[in-house]
Amino acid sequence: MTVIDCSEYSAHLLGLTTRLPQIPRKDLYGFLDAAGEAAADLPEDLGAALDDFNAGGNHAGYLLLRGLPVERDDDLPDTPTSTPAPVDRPLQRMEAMLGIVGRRLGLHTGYRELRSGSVYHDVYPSPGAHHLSSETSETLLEFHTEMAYHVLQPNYVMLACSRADHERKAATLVSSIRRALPLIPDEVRSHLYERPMPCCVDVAFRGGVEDPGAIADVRPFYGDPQDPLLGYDRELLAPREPADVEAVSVLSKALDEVSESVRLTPGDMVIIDNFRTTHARTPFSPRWDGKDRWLHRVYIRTDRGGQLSGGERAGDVVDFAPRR
Ligand SMILES: O=C(O)CCC(=O)C(=O)O
Ligand SMILES: [Fe+2]
Repeated sequence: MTVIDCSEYSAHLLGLTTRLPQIPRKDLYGFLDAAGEAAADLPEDLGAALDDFNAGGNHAGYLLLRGLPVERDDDLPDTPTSTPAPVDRPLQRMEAMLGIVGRRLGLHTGYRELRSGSVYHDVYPSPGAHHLSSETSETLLEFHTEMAYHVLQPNYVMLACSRADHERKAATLVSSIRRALPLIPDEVRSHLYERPMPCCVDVAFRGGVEDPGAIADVRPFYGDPQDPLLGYDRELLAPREPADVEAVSVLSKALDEVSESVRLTPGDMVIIDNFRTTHARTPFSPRWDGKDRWLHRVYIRTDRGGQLSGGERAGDVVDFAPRR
């Protein structure tokens, strides 16, 4: 199952949100603890679907929850134009949903160097954004696995929508390695498997240096060779050997062929399996009128893939260490 209509759970979900502290950033640990308790009381079917996805993933590499409770547009504040959000910003419904659903899956994680280590990110267009930034709009945000170069790479990227773009044009693209694998010849698969390739890092992790180059190594395929995990970034992965370049280009084409498109609308949440997919976002046109596209983003770590070593809490902020 890939899409779950949650509209029938509205009253139940709204009931859960009333149990959460209403100023989440004042004590984020406390907020996420409360969200963890609420997560145990999710509607049974929804909870079971999330647990299934968490245990083994799915073919599409994402789960889309639709029809979650969200404010009427008039009741939302203007779309933000700066980050991080003020500490006293009241809880929004989609943030509450990310808290509860995220806690069902694992632990919310902040990344020290990224957006001041905040755990909840607003994703909104910004004029003159760097081309690798989620704040881009008129340009394609190219395929990337979130922080594929980071030792503590998040298992899930969760995006929840408070506002769509005016023309409802922006699409989040997800390409799943389970869909792409059959299109990749055996010899290319074995070439990509456990083959470290040079990889650059996002601007936040460059330590203020304009271009530190490829400071990480990323293996495009690893894990179970029959059902590999994926590390792929169209902009940052920088293979040098001709055979590596060729193999990555075969992978790249396969990922393009299987890409699925999700147009997020208010009340939607997409949970991206960040170890089995790569994602992108198509261009759209902001109007800078306070009503531009507005997503909320969190990163979740689970004990899959060695992302937790024990003793962590939801809301922890971790330091950068490049994969090698
Ligand atoms: O805006 C989107 O749909 C996705 C942006 C993105 O890749 C992200 O926020 O991680
Ligand atoms: Fe992303």
